[in-house]
Amino acid sequence: MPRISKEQMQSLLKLYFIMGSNNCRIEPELVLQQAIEGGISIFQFREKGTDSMAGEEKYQFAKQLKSICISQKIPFIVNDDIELALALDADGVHIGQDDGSVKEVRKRIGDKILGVSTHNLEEVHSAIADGADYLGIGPIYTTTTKEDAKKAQGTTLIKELRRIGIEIPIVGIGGITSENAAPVIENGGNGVAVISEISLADHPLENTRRLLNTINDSFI
Ligand code: TZP
Ligand code: MG
Repeated sequence: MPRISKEQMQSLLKLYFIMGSNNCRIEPELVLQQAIEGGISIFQFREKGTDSMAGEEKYQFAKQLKSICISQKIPFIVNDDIELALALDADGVHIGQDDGSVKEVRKRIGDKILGVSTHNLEEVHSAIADGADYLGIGPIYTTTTKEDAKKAQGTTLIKELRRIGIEIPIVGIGGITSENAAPVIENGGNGVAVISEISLADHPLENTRRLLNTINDSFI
């Protein structure tokens, strides 16, 4: 398989759901199923932080979530853990600035999808040169989900990247809800990535549908 095209990547980023076991109040499998039914376009397995799983338990959990995604044709991305992504033959990986060389990861995963978190122009240029398929930019708004999150930056960087003609697919992340998602799209993002807006919702299906409606309306 060749590298994913820009157009395909852009459409996959529309509603990007990220989750690990400690982001959920109910069975993660149920949350994921509802999120898929509600219209997410891609899923990231992100098992980290307090009380997170490791080793065989993490592997089996990831495998379970991957099979839910596969059965419904939702691409399955693994956060940070390249070994796990390769062992599960995931569709891709997402890495941050502290997760090793982007170039090395690109070499290891071949043509799988590669997402990189970036926070400034320098990181953006390097990630693109080193083989990223898309960029995660944030936190857009204040988030309590990521323990070591940087300060919220709004949509300034996304807007600036588009202004100077950078075309790589971009997803905004951090504190995004259906109430505040619109500016991310209006300023040049191809989609939004959320954890708690779906994972902690009383009704994950409803929240997913509401988010998707906001995003669709913002593209027009
Ligand atoms: N990276 C930047 S902010 C964030 C990550 C993983 C957390 C997003 O979670 P939430 O609950 O959507 O704010
Ligand atoms: Mg990371």
